[in-house]
Amino acid sequence: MSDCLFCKISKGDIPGDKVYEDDNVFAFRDINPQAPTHILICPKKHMSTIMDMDSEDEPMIGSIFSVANTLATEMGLEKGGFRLVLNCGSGAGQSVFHVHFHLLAGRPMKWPPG
Ligand code: D5M
Repeated sequence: MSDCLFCKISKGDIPGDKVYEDDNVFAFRDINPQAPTHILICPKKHMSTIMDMDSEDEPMIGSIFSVANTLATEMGLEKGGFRLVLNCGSGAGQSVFHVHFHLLAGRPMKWPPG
């Protein structure tokens, strides 16, 4: 989508600190980190929220969990624990309307989230 911030990062039209990329998924460091490690993992396909998903997107969402596993392994996050969060809708705190998971690690996490 031409005016989507994360589509522009995906295509390299604006800078992003990418840590992973394949044909379907990309990941980059959050510009406003909420933990020592804060990475956004996104499908390349533009979807505003997971409510835009259909069954053909299921493998791609599975790939996002595999990427989270790969990054957590590479970055040594498993021992301290990490959180994978998706906000759906402004009421849940979503501010960028391109589906993305937050991978957060490196500090104690509280529950429930605020
Ligand atoms: O999360 C959207 C996240 O996107 C939020 O944590 C800030 C981050 N963000 C916004 N602009 C950028 C750029 N340009 N680079 C990296 N990260 C960015 P949400 O769940 O929608 O609130």
